[in-house]
Amino acid sequence: MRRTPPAMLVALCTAVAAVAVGAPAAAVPMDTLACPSVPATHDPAVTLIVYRVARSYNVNDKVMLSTFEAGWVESHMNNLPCGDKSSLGVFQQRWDYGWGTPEQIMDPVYATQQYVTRAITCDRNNPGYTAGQVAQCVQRSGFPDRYDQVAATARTLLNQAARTHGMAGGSSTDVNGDGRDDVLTFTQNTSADVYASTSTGTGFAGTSVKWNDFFSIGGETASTGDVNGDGRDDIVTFAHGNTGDVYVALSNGSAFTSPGKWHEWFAPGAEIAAVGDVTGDGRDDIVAFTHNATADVYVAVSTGSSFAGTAVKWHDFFSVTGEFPALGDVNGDGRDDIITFTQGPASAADVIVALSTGTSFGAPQKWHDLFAVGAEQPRVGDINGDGRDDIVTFTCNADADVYAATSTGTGFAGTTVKWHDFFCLPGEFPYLADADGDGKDDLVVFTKGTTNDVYVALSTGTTFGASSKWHDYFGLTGEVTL
Ligand SMILES: [Ca+2]
Ligand SMILES: [Ca+2]
Ligand SMILES: [Ca+2]
Ligand SMILES: [Ca+2]
Repeated sequence: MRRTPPAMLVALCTAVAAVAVGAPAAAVPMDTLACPSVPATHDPAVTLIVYRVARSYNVNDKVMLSTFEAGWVESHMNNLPCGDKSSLGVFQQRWDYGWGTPEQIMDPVYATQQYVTRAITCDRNNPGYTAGQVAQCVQRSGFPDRYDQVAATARTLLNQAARTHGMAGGSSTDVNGDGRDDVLTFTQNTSADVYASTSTGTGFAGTSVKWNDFFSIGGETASTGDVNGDGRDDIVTFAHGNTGDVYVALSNGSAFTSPGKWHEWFAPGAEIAAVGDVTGDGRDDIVAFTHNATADVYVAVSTGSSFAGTAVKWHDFFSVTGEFPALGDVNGDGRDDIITFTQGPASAADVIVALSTGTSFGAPQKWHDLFAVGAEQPRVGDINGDGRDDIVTFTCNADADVYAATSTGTGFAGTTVKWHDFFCLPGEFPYLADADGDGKDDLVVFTKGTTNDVYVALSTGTTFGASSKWHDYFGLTGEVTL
Protein backbone atom coordinates (compact mmCIF):
# COMPACT_ATOMS: atom_id res chain seq x y z
CA MET A 1 0.00 0.00 0.00
CA ARG A 2 3.07 2.27 0.13
CA ARG A 3 3.66 4.68 -2.68
CA THR A 4 6.65 3.75 -4.77
CA PRO A 5 9.25 6.51 -4.80
CA PRO A 6 9.52 8.08 -8.25
CA ALA A 7 13.09 6.85 -8.77
CA MET A 8 12.04 3.29 -8.09
CA LEU A 9 9.09 3.70 -10.38
CA VAL A 10 11.28 4.81 -13.25
CA ALA A 11 13.63 1.90 -12.66
CA LEU A 12 10.74 -0.55 -12.53
CA CYS A 13 9.18 0.74 -15.70
CA THR A 14 12.47 0.86 -17.54
CA ALA A 15 12.95 -2.78 -16.69
CA VAL A 16 9.44 -3.61 -17.88
CA ALA A 17 10.04 -1.68 -21.07
CA ALA A 18 13.25 -3.58 -21.73
CA VAL A 19 11.45 -6.89 -21.37
CA ALA A 20 8.68 -5.72 -23.64
CA VAL A 21 10.93 -4.69 -26.50
CA GLY A 22 10.45 -7.07 -29.37
CA ALA A 23 12.03 -7.20 -32.77
CA PRO A 24 10.55 -4.44 -34.90
CA ALA A 25 8.48 -5.57 -37.85
CA ALA A 26 10.43 -5.97 -41.05
CA ALA A 27 8.67 -3.21 -42.93
CA VAL A 28 7.15 0.01 -41.72
CA PRO A 29 3.46 -0.49 -42.54
CA MET A 30 2.65 3.19 -42.72
CA ASP A 31 4.30 6.53 -42.41
CA THR A 32 4.86 7.43 -38.80
CA LEU A 33 5.58 11.10 -38.98
CA ALA A 34 6.61 13.39 -36.22
CA CYS A 35 3.63 15.59 -35.45
CA PRO A 36 4.10 19.16 -36.67
CA SER A 37 1.99 20.20 -33.72
CA VAL A 38 -0.55 18.75 -31.33
CA PRO A 39 -3.99 20.39 -31.27
CA ALA A 40 -4.44 22.74 -28.33
CA THR A 41 -7.82 21.29 -27.42
CA HIS A 42 -9.34 17.85 -27.10
CA ASP A 43 -11.45 16.09 -29.72
CA PRO A 44 -14.82 15.61 -27.95
CA ALA A 45 -15.59 12.46 -29.96
CA VAL A 46 -12.29 10.82 -29.01
CA THR A 47 -12.80 11.87 -25.40
CA LEU A 48 -16.28 10.31 -25.26
CA ILE A 49 -15.08 7.07 -26.86
CA VAL A 50 -12.25 6.82 -24.33
CA TYR A 51 -14.74 7.35 -21.51
CA ARG A 52 -17.19 4.75 -22.81
CA VAL A 53 -14.54 2.10 -23.40
CA ALA A 54 -12.98 2.64 -19.97
CA ARG A 55 -16.42 2.37 -18.34
CA SER A 56 -17.00 -0.94 -20.15
CA TYR A 57 -14.12 -2.39 -18.09
CA ASN A 58 -15.66 -1.16 -14.81
CA VAL A 59 -12.48 0.77 -14.04
CA ASN A 60 -12.21 2.48 -10.69
CA ASP A 61 -11.94 6.25 -10.44
CA LYS A 62 -8.15 6.20 -10.26
CA VAL A 63 -7.74 4.16 -13.42
CA MET A 64 -10.32 6.32 -15.19
CA LEU A 65 -8.42 9.45 -14.19
CA SER A 66 -5.14 7.90 -15.27
CA THR A 67 -6.67 7.16 -18.68
CA PHE A 68 -7.60 10.79 -19.15
CA GLU A 69 -4.21 11.99 -17.84
CA ALA A 70 -2.42 9.74 -20.32
CA GLY A 71 -4.68 10.79 -23.20
CA TRP A 72 -4.19 14.47 -22.43
CA VAL A 73 -0.41 14.27 -22.02
CA GLU A 74 0.13 12.15 -25.13
CA SER A 75 -2.23 13.77 -27.63
CA HIS A 76 -4.48 16.32 -25.91
CA MET A 77 -7.12 13.64 -26.51
CA ASN A 78 -6.75 13.56 -30.29
CA ASN A 79 -6.37 10.53 -32.54
CA LEU A 80 -3.00 11.64 -33.90
CA PRO A 81 -1.79 9.97 -37.14
CA CYS A 82 1.75 10.92 -36.14
CA GLY A 83 4.09 11.01 -33.17
CA ASP A 84 7.52 10.48 -31.74
CA LYS A 85 9.31 7.58 -33.48
CA SER A 86 6.58 5.01 -34.21
CA SER A 87 4.02 6.45 -31.79
CA LEU A 88 0.42 6.83 -32.99
CA GLY A 89 -3.06 7.59 -31.82
CA VAL A 90 -4.63 9.02 -28.71
CA PHE A 91 -2.23 7.24 -26.34
CA GLN A 92 0.77 7.40 -28.71
CA GLN A 93 1.18 3.65 -28.73
CA ARG A 94 3.96 2.03 -30.79
CA TRP A 95 3.21 -0.69 -33.33
CA ASP A 96 6.81 -1.97 -33.10
CA TYR A 97 6.54 -2.42 -29.32
CA GLY A 98 3.67 -4.86 -29.25
CA TRP A 99 0.72 -2.48 -29.04
CA GLY A 100 -0.95 -3.68 -32.26
CA THR A 101 -0.87 -2.78 -35.91
CA PRO A 102 -0.88 0.90 -36.89
CA GLU A 103 -4.44 0.46 -38.12
CA GLN A 104 -5.49 -0.99 -34.78
CA ILE A 105 -3.77 1.75 -32.80
CA MET A 106 -5.50 4.39 -34.92
CA ASP A 107 -8.84 2.96 -33.75
CA PRO A 108 -9.55 4.82 -30.49
CA VAL A 109 -11.71 1.95 -29.22
CA TYR A 110 -8.85 -0.50 -29.64
CA ALA A 111 -6.25 1.95 -28.32
CA THR A 112 -8.28 2.59 -25.19
CA GLN A 113 -8.77 -1.13 -24.62
CA GLN A 114 -5.01 -1.57 -24.79
CA TYR A 115 -4.39 1.23 -22.33
CA VAL A 116 -7.11 0.27 -19.88
CA THR A 117 -6.30 -3.43 -19.63
CA ARG A 118 -2.69 -2.60 -18.79
CA ALA A 119 -3.72 0.15 -16.37
CA ILE A 120 -6.04 -2.20 -14.48
CA THR A 121 -3.12 -4.60 -13.99
CA CYS A 122 -0.73 -1.80 -12.94
CA ASP A 123 -3.27 -0.51 -10.43
CA ARG A 124 -3.96 -3.96 -9.01
CA ASN A 125 -0.25 -4.70 -8.61
CA ASN A 126 0.56 -1.28 -7.15
CA PRO A 127 -2.36 -0.16 -5.02
CA GLY A 128 -0.41 2.80 -3.64
CA TYR A 129 0.16 4.40 -7.02
CA THR A 130 -1.37 7.73 -7.88
CA ALA A 131 -3.37 7.99 -11.10
CA GLY A 132 -0.32 9.56 -12.75
CA GLN A 133 1.90 6.71 -11.59
CA VAL A 134 -0.56 4.23 -13.06
CA ALA A 135 -0.34 6.16 -16.34
CA GLN A 136 3.45 6.09 -16.23
CA CYS A 137 3.42 2.37 -15.47
CA VAL A 138 1.50 1.84 -18.73
CA GLN A 139 3.12 4.49 -20.89
CA ARG A 140 6.76 4.16 -19.72
CA SER A 141 7.41 7.77 -20.63
CA GLY A 142 10.76 9.50 -20.42
CA PHE A 143 8.85 12.19 -18.50
CA PRO A 144 7.18 10.22 -15.71
CA ASP A 145 5.89 13.18 -13.70
CA ARG A 146 3.77 14.74 -16.41
CA TYR A 147 0.65 12.65 -15.81
CA ASP A 148 -0.08 13.66 -12.23
CA GLN A 149 0.62 17.28 -13.18
CA VAL A 150 -2.39 17.35 -15.52
CA ALA A 151 -4.83 15.82 -13.05
CA ALA A 152 -7.08 18.90 -12.93
CA THR A 153 -7.39 19.11 -16.71
CA ALA A 154 -7.98 15.38 -16.95
CA ARG A 155 -10.72 15.58 -14.31
CA THR A 156 -12.46 18.38 -16.19
CA LEU A 157 -12.42 16.41 -19.45
CA LEU A 158 -13.60 13.30 -17.65
CA ASN A 159 -16.56 15.15 -16.14
CA GLN A 160 -17.43 16.64 -19.54
CA ALA A 161 -17.35 13.21 -21.15
CA ALA A 162 -19.56 11.74 -18.44
CA ARG A 163 -22.06 14.56 -18.94
CA THR A 164 -22.08 14.13 -22.73
CA HIS A 165 -22.52 10.38 -22.33
CA GLY A 166 -25.65 11.02 -20.26
CA MET A 167 -27.22 13.38 -22.81
CA ALA A 168 -30.63 12.84 -24.40
CA GLY A 169 -31.81 12.39 -20.83
CA GLY A 170 -34.16 9.43 -21.24
CA SER A 171 -37.94 9.43 -21.07
CA SER A 172 -40.52 8.66 -18.44
CA THR A 173 -41.01 4.98 -17.79
CA ASP A 174 -44.11 2.93 -16.98
CA VAL A 175 -42.83 -0.62 -16.76
CA ASN A 176 -46.09 -2.28 -15.69
CA GLY A 177 -48.46 -0.25 -17.85
CA ASP A 178 -50.74 1.06 -15.08
CA GLY A 179 -50.44 4.69 -16.18
CA ARG A 180 -48.12 5.70 -13.38
CA ASP A 181 -44.44 6.14 -14.15
CA ASP A 182 -42.01 3.94 -12.26
CA VAL A 183 -38.26 4.22 -11.61
CA LEU A 184 -35.48 2.01 -12.87
CA THR A 185 -31.80 1.67 -12.08
CA PHE A 186 -29.15 -0.04 -14.18
CA THR A 187 -26.15 -0.95 -12.02
CA GLN A 188 -23.81 -1.04 -15.06
CA ASN A 189 -21.17 -2.89 -13.05
CA THR A 190 -19.98 -6.48 -13.48
CA SER A 191 -23.45 -7.70 -12.42
CA ALA A 192 -25.28 -5.42 -14.88
CA ASP A 193 -28.50 -5.80 -12.92
CA VAL A 194 -31.67 -3.82 -13.56
CA TYR A 195 -33.91 -2.96 -10.62
CA ALA A 196 -37.37 -1.44 -10.80
CA SER A 197 -39.53 0.24 -8.23
CA THR A 198 -43.15 0.73 -9.26
CA SER A 199 -45.28 3.71 -8.38
CA THR A 200 -48.24 3.30 -6.02
CA GLY A 201 -49.27 6.88 -6.74
CA THR A 202 -47.82 8.08 -3.45
CA GLY A 203 -44.50 6.24 -3.35
CA PHE A 204 -42.16 3.89 -5.19
CA ALA A 205 -42.70 0.38 -3.86
CA GLY A 206 -40.23 -2.40 -3.19
CA THR A 207 -36.51 -2.55 -2.54
CA SER A 208 -34.06 -4.63 -4.55
CA VAL A 209 -36.69 -5.95 -6.94
CA LYS A 210 -34.59 -7.21 -9.82
CA TRP A 211 -36.26 -7.12 -13.24
CA ASN A 212 -33.26 -8.36 -15.24
CA ASP A 213 -29.94 -9.79 -14.14
CA PHE A 214 -27.72 -8.90 -17.06
CA PHE A 215 -28.49 -5.91 -19.24
CA SER A 216 -26.47 -2.82 -20.22
CA ILE A 217 -22.84 -2.82 -19.15
CA GLY A 218 -20.84 0.27 -18.26
CA GLY A 219 -20.32 2.74 -21.09
CA GLU A 220 -23.51 1.71 -22.88
CA THR A 221 -26.49 4.04 -23.09
CA ALA A 222 -29.32 2.51 -21.06
CA SER A 223 -32.73 3.77 -22.03
CA THR A 224 -36.42 2.91 -21.92
CA GLY A 225 -39.38 2.97 -24.27
CA ASP A 226 -42.37 0.92 -25.32
CA VAL A 227 -40.81 -0.61 -28.40
CA ASN A 228 -43.53 -3.22 -29.03
CA GLY A 229 -46.49 -0.97 -28.30
CA ASP A 230 -48.17 -3.06 -25.59
CA GLY A 231 -48.37 -0.16 -23.13
CA ARG A 232 -45.49 -1.33 -20.99
CA ASP A 233 -42.11 0.32 -21.26
CA ASP A 234 -39.22 -1.92 -22.23
CA ILE A 235 -35.48 -1.44 -21.81
CA VAL A 236 -33.06 -0.62 -24.61
CA THR A 237 -29.27 -0.45 -24.51
CA PHE A 238 -26.87 0.94 -27.08
CA ALA A 239 -23.42 -0.66 -27.06
CA HIS A 240 -21.74 2.10 -29.13
CA GLY A 241 -18.06 1.18 -29.75
CA ASN A 242 -17.30 -0.56 -33.03
CA THR A 243 -20.35 -2.83 -32.96
CA GLY A 244 -23.23 -0.37 -32.69
CA ASP A 245 -25.38 -3.19 -31.31
CA VAL A 246 -28.77 -2.35 -29.84
CA TYR A 247 -30.36 -4.78 -27.41
CA VAL A 248 -33.92 -4.83 -26.11
CA ALA A 249 -35.55 -6.65 -23.21
CA LEU A 250 -39.36 -6.51 -23.22
CA SER A 251 -41.44 -5.90 -20.13
CA ASN A 252 -43.97 -8.59 -19.20
CA GLY A 253 -45.32 -6.42 -16.42
CA SER A 254 -43.16 -7.88 -13.68
CA ALA A 255 -39.76 -8.43 -15.35
CA PHE A 256 -37.73 -7.68 -18.44
CA THR A 257 -37.42 -10.94 -20.32
CA SER A 258 -34.98 -12.52 -22.76
CA PRO A 259 -32.83 -9.70 -24.18
CA GLY A 260 -32.46 -9.79 -27.95
CA LYS A 261 -30.48 -7.86 -30.51
CA TRP A 262 -32.85 -5.49 -32.33
CA HIS A 263 -30.28 -3.65 -34.47
CA GLU A 264 -26.69 -4.27 -35.50
CA TRP A 265 -25.25 -0.89 -36.37
CA PHE A 266 -26.65 2.17 -34.66
CA ALA A 267 -25.10 5.07 -32.71
CA PRO A 268 -21.52 3.70 -32.82
CA GLY A 269 -18.54 5.48 -31.30
CA ALA A 270 -19.34 8.90 -29.90
CA GLU A 271 -22.92 9.21 -31.15
CA ILE A 272 -25.79 10.05 -28.78
CA ALA A 273 -28.76 7.66 -28.73
CA ALA A 274 -32.37 8.23 -27.76
CA VAL A 275 -35.67 6.31 -27.79
CA GLY A 276 -39.04 7.75 -28.83
CA ASP A 277 -42.01 7.29 -31.14
CA VAL A 278 -41.06 9.44 -34.12
CA THR A 279 -43.53 7.78 -36.52
CA GLY A 280 -46.53 7.99 -34.21
CA ASP A 281 -47.60 4.34 -34.51
CA GLY A 282 -47.45 3.66 -30.76
CA ARG A 283 -44.13 1.85 -30.88
CA ASP A 284 -40.96 3.61 -29.78
CA ASP A 285 -38.20 3.95 -32.35
CA ILE A 286 -34.49 4.72 -31.97
CA VAL A 287 -32.75 7.96 -32.88
CA ALA A 288 -29.01 8.67 -33.17
CA PHE A 289 -27.40 12.09 -33.19
CA THR A 290 -23.91 12.01 -34.66
CA HIS A 291 -23.31 15.08 -32.46
CA ASN A 292 -20.28 16.24 -34.42
CA ALA A 293 -19.68 18.93 -37.05
CA THR A 294 -21.83 16.98 -39.52
CA ALA A 295 -24.69 16.77 -37.01
CA ASP A 296 -26.71 14.12 -38.82
CA VAL A 297 -29.72 12.48 -37.20
CA TYR A 298 -30.57 8.85 -37.98
CA VAL A 299 -33.69 6.83 -37.23
CA ALA A 300 -34.46 3.12 -37.18
CA VAL A 301 -38.16 2.42 -36.87
CA SER A 302 -39.60 -0.29 -34.63
CA THR A 303 -41.42 -3.15 -36.33
CA GLY A 304 -42.52 -4.48 -32.94
CA SER A 305 -39.84 -7.15 -32.97
CA SER A 306 -36.78 -5.27 -34.24
CA PHE A 307 -35.60 -1.88 -35.40
CA ALA A 308 -35.95 -2.07 -39.16
CA GLY A 309 -33.12 -2.27 -41.64
CA THR A 310 -30.39 0.25 -42.09
CA ALA A 311 -30.69 3.49 -40.15
CA VAL A 312 -32.21 6.28 -42.26
CA LYS A 313 -31.06 9.89 -42.13
CA TRP A 314 -34.01 12.03 -40.98
CA HIS A 315 -32.09 15.30 -40.62
CA ASP A 316 -28.73 16.46 -41.92
CA PHE A 317 -27.84 19.21 -39.48
CA PHE A 318 -29.18 19.17 -35.95
CA SER A 319 -27.44 19.30 -32.54
CA VAL A 320 -23.72 19.85 -33.07
CA THR A 321 -20.95 18.99 -30.61
CA GLY A 322 -21.57 20.50 -27.19
CA GLU A 323 -25.33 20.87 -27.56
CA PHE A 324 -27.81 18.77 -25.59
CA PRO A 325 -30.13 16.75 -27.89
CA ALA A 326 -33.47 15.36 -26.74
CA LEU A 327 -36.77 13.89 -27.98
CA GLY A 328 -40.34 14.87 -27.18
CA ASP A 329 -43.70 15.49 -28.83
CA VAL A 330 -43.66 19.26 -28.51
CA ASN A 331 -46.63 19.97 -30.84
CA GLY A 332 -48.84 17.16 -29.56
CA ASP A 333 -49.46 15.37 -32.85
CA GLY A 334 -48.42 11.99 -31.47
CA ARG A 335 -45.02 11.97 -33.13
CA ASP A 336 -41.85 12.68 -31.16
CA ASP A 337 -39.85 15.63 -32.41
CA ILE A 338 -36.15 16.44 -31.94
CA ILE A 339 -35.04 19.22 -29.64
CA THR A 340 -31.60 20.66 -29.00
CA PHE A 341 -30.49 22.92 -26.20
CA THR A 342 -27.49 24.94 -27.36
CA GLN A 343 -26.36 25.41 -23.73
CA GLY A 344 -24.22 28.47 -24.32
CA PRO A 345 -24.06 31.51 -22.04
CA ALA A 346 -27.26 33.51 -21.54
CA SER A 347 -26.73 35.20 -24.90
CA ALA A 348 -26.60 31.83 -26.68
CA ALA A 349 -28.81 29.44 -24.77
CA ASP A 350 -31.39 28.67 -27.44
CA VAL A 351 -33.82 25.80 -27.79
CA ILE A 352 -34.23 24.57 -31.36
CA VAL A 353 -36.95 22.17 -32.50
CA ALA A 354 -37.39 20.13 -35.68
CA LEU A 355 -40.86 18.58 -35.95
CA SER A 356 -41.41 15.02 -37.09
CA THR A 357 -43.37 14.54 -40.29
CA GLY A 358 -43.51 10.79 -39.67
CA THR A 359 -40.77 10.12 -42.20
CA SER A 360 -38.26 12.91 -41.47
CA PHE A 361 -37.61 15.88 -39.23
CA GLY A 362 -38.49 19.28 -40.71
CA ALA A 363 -36.64 22.58 -40.73
CA PRO A 364 -35.10 23.69 -37.42
CA GLN A 365 -37.09 26.40 -35.63
CA LYS A 366 -36.03 28.39 -32.58
CA TRP A 367 -38.67 27.82 -29.89
CA HIS A 368 -36.91 29.63 -27.01
CA ASP A 369 -33.93 31.97 -26.82
CA LEU A 370 -32.96 31.80 -23.16
CA PHE A 371 -33.21 28.40 -21.52
CA ALA A 372 -30.83 25.86 -19.93
CA VAL A 373 -27.74 28.03 -19.75
CA GLY A 374 -24.29 26.45 -19.59
CA ALA A 375 -24.12 23.33 -17.43
CA GLU A 376 -27.80 23.21 -16.46
CA GLN A 377 -29.63 19.90 -16.91
CA PRO A 378 -32.52 20.21 -19.40
CA ARG A 379 -35.37 17.69 -19.57
CA VAL A 380 -38.48 17.31 -21.73
CA GLY A 381 -41.97 16.27 -20.55
CA ASP A 382 -45.59 17.35 -20.43
CA ILE A 383 -45.75 19.18 -17.10
CA ASN A 384 -49.16 20.82 -17.59
CA GLY A 385 -50.92 17.81 -19.11
CA ASP A 386 -52.11 19.40 -22.36
CA GLY A 387 -50.57 16.71 -24.55
CA ARG A 388 -47.65 18.82 -25.67
CA ASP A 389 -44.21 18.26 -24.22
CA ASP A 390 -42.68 21.17 -22.33
CA ILE A 391 -39.12 21.96 -21.25
CA VAL A 392 -37.68 22.03 -17.76
CA THR A 393 -34.17 22.90 -16.64
CA PHE A 394 -32.45 22.15 -13.36
CA THR A 395 -29.53 24.25 -12.14
CA CYS A 396 -28.43 21.40 -9.85
CA ASN A 397 -26.19 23.81 -7.94
CA ALA A 398 -26.53 25.27 -4.44
CA ASP A 399 -29.55 27.33 -5.61
CA ALA A 400 -31.27 24.13 -6.84
CA ASP A 401 -33.72 26.09 -8.97
CA VAL A 402 -36.08 24.55 -11.51
CA TYR A 403 -37.29 26.64 -14.46
CA ALA A 404 -39.90 25.62 -17.00
CA ALA A 405 -41.37 26.85 -20.27
CA THR A 406 -44.56 25.31 -21.64
CA SER A 407 -45.29 24.46 -25.25
CA THR A 408 -47.84 26.53 -27.16
CA GLY A 409 -47.55 24.13 -30.11
CA THR A 410 -45.31 26.58 -31.96
CA GLY A 411 -42.95 27.75 -29.23
CA PHE A 412 -42.02 27.44 -25.56
CA ALA A 413 -43.59 30.19 -23.45
CA GLY A 414 -42.10 31.69 -20.32
CA THR A 415 -38.63 33.00 -19.51
CA THR A 416 -37.06 32.56 -16.08
CA VAL A 417 -40.32 31.19 -14.73
CA LYS A 418 -39.37 29.23 -11.65
CA TRP A 419 -41.53 26.15 -11.00
CA HIS A 420 -39.59 24.96 -7.92
CA ASP A 421 -36.92 26.66 -5.85
CA PHE A 422 -35.15 23.73 -4.23
CA PHE A 423 -34.82 20.54 -6.24
CA CYS A 424 -31.61 18.81 -7.44
CA LEU A 425 -28.33 19.58 -5.69
CA PRO A 426 -24.84 18.98 -7.12
CA GLY A 427 -24.24 15.28 -7.82
CA GLU A 428 -27.95 14.45 -7.96
CA PHE A 429 -29.80 13.28 -11.07
CA PRO A 430 -33.05 15.04 -12.03
CA TYR A 431 -35.81 13.53 -14.11
CA LEU A 432 -39.39 14.08 -15.26
CA ALA A 433 -42.07 11.40 -14.90
CA ASP A 434 -45.78 11.21 -14.26
CA ALA A 435 -45.33 9.55 -10.90
CA ASP A 436 -48.96 9.82 -9.73
CA GLY A 437 -50.56 9.11 -13.11
CA ASP A 438 -52.64 12.27 -13.42
CA GLY A 439 -51.33 13.10 -16.91
CA LYS A 440 -48.93 15.80 -15.74
CA ASP A 441 -45.22 15.06 -15.50
CA ASP A 442 -43.70 15.52 -12.05
CA LEU A 443 -40.18 16.13 -10.81
CA VAL A 444 -38.12 13.16 -9.70
CA VAL A 445 -34.61 13.32 -8.31
CA PHE A 446 -32.18 10.57 -7.39
CA THR A 447 -29.91 11.96 -4.67
CA LYS A 448 -27.33 9.15 -4.91
CA GLY A 449 -24.28 9.91 -2.72
CA THR A 450 -24.60 8.64 0.85
CA THR A 451 -28.40 8.51 1.16
CA ASN A 452 -29.60 7.24 -2.24
CA ASP A 453 -33.04 8.72 -1.75
CA VAL A 454 -35.66 9.41 -4.41
CA TYR A 455 -37.74 12.58 -4.03
CA VAL A 456 -40.80 13.60 -6.02
CA ALA A 457 -42.49 16.99 -6.42
CA LEU A 458 -45.91 16.68 -8.07
CA SER A 459 -47.04 19.04 -10.80
CA THR A 460 -50.18 21.11 -10.19
CA GLY A 461 -50.17 22.18 -13.85
CA THR A 462 -48.72 25.58 -13.03
CA THR A 463 -46.00 24.75 -10.51
CA PHE A 464 -44.36 21.83 -8.74
CA GLY A 465 -45.50 21.26 -5.15
CA ALA A 466 -43.49 20.36 -2.09
CA SER A 467 -40.88 17.61 -2.36
CA SER A 468 -41.46 14.35 -0.58
CA LYS A 469 -39.43 11.19 -0.29
CA TRP A 470 -40.85 8.34 -2.39
CA HIS A 471 -38.03 5.83 -1.79
CA ASP A 472 -35.18 5.77 0.67
CA TYR A 473 -32.68 3.52 -1.06
CA PHE A 474 -32.66 3.37 -4.84
CA GLY A 475 -30.08 4.17 -7.52
CA LEU A 476 -26.53 4.33 -6.22
CA THR A 477 -23.72 6.59 -7.40
CA GLY A 478 -22.46 5.36 -10.76
CA GLU A 479 -25.75 3.69 -11.66
CA VAL A 480 -27.99 4.91 -14.47
CA THR A 481 -31.36 5.92 -13.03
CA LEU A 482 -34.45 6.61 -15.13
CA1 LIG B 1 -46.33 1.99 -13.50
CA1 LIG C 1 -43.62 -2.88 -24.33
CA1 LIG D 1 -44.69 16.03 -32.82
CA1 LIG E 1 -47.57 20.64 -22.03
